[in-house]
Amino acid sequence: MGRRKLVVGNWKMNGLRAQLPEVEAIGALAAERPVVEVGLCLPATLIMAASQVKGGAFVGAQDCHMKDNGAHTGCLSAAMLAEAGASWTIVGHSERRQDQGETDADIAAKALAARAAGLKVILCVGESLDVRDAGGAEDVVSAQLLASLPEGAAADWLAIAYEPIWAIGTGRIPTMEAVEAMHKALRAALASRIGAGEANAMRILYGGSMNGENAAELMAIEDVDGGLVGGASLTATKFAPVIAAA
Ligand code: G2H
Repeated sequence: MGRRKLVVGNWKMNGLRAQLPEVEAIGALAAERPVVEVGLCLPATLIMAASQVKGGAFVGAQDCHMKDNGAHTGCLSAAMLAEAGASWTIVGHSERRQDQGETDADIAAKALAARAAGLKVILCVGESLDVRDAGGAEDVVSAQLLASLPEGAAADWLAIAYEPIWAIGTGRIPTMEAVEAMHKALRAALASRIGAGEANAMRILYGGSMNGENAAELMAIEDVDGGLVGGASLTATKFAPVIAAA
């Protein structure tokens, strides 16, 4: 397929300047393994300092506003994040969909705003446990993906992250068969919207309790093109086996 594996740490609301040595150590791990694209989506307060740390990992944000500027107290535009040193941003993480009530339309607009500012984008989708238990999760998440997908979606600036909500930070992951079926379904959904060629080039990451123990098996699945990694990306020691597995 020729898709370069993409392994991205999502530090969520973790990290002070005291953790910059971990950023540097993860950058060194990335530099040792250029076959894999490695990044860290950090709290906005660390982006500028982290982007000045030498190493092979890109620095990204975890969210951006959909507007360029204006009266949005506490928010950050994509251009602000890019100026601080981010080259990627996550949009649509389930924690933001839940905590901030972000809709699919908001997420598509955020992705477009990010692209306009020169950021690459990881767009997150995933089902709740109720949906998983009811069956048909592939249809639900495919519909969520198509509703969140921005105009002009293309593999050179957009990646997808499938993150089952019930697997996030819980230590539980779906069966390998379920991950395989979901990623296959998501690629088919992408193909229906952007064509098979672009869909085949687009990276679809798995996220949700990925760690050094399960990363190799998950990333060996044909349509799994890397990982979005939370808890296991917070230190170089924990992240190293995930990067090595890609
Ligand atoms: C899922 C993931 C990172 P964790 O949210 O996006 O977090 O690996 O801690 O489940």
